[in-house]
Amino acid sequence: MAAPALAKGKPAATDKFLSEPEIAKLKRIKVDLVAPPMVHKHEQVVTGAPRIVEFRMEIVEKKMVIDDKGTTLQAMTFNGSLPGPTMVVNAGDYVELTLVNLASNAMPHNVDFHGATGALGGAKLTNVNPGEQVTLRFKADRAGTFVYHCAPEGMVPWHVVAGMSGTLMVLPRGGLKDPVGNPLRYDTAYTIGEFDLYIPKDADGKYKDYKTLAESYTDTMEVMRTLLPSHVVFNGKVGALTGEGALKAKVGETVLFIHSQANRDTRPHLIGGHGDWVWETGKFDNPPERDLETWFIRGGSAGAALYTFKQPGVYAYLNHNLIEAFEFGAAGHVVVEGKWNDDLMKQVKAPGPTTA
Ligand SMILES: [Cu+2]
Repeated sequence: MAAPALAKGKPAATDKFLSEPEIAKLKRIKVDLVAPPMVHKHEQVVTGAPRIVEFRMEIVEKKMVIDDKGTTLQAMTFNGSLPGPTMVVNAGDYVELTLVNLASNAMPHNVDFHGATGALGGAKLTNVNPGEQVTLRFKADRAGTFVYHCAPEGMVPWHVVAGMSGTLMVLPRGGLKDPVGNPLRYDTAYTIGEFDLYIPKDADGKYKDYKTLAESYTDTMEVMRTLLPSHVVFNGKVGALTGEGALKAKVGETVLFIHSQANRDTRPHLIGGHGDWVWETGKFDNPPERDLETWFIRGGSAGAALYTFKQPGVYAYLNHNLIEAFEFGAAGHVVVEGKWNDDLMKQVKAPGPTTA
């Protein structure tokens, strides 16, 4: 049978609504978040009733070094990282997030989940000043990778480009499927957040360093209005996913690459590999595309790509506007162990002097 699990023509949001007493009876699970590029342990297929999945995130404002020249960003973060941690639930589950704004912070914050319905994604119900916390529950009734981000009234773009975004992944209860309904599974999930940064320069053309977050505001807004980022980085820093930070895989291993960009378009590409199955708009009830060389993440969204490695070596995973990748910073590495396959590729003759 074709496509049993996809595109039934009924938006998930029309599922029946539970009453508060019914919700109170649901099983609760508590998930400890982990720092990107890792994703917390989770089940790809679940059975049974929806659950309430509890998460806790702390907002941390801090100065971060964003390149190898020591350039700094007055950053705003969820849990101290760019991106914020990826949260995973299964469609139909409820997300229950406690958001903590540390007393040491200077700014009010909140959170807008693109995976949620109502109240500006939850932003209106989660405004917290330094020293406050709030708990929001919403039903994750649509499957996919969804951006979440801070969105305080009057300061939305600044908080987003200063680092406050991450991904919520809502897996279909039956797991991922190809366009004809065959199961697709991954061995490892990595989460990559791409950030366009707008660091001001002084009269001598040097990047400015600010003592406080508030001091960076006016100059940063001026650079933002040019629409020209000074840096475009994966996971908070030029080279964050290279060397010690490189992603790892083995030949035969299937990796899910989650890619979020909360503000600006990007076009991921795996050099020497492909996207075997890609949801570039990131919503799993749509059929994925296969064999992609480069895919496209709209600013304000997260997408997902599956790839099974077939050759060992060091791969580059990057934004294939190559200036953004190699000059601005939007590139990382995947180090893959295993046996070389001569059938897929062979150097028939090594480089040598030209012959007639
Ligand atoms: Cu904020």
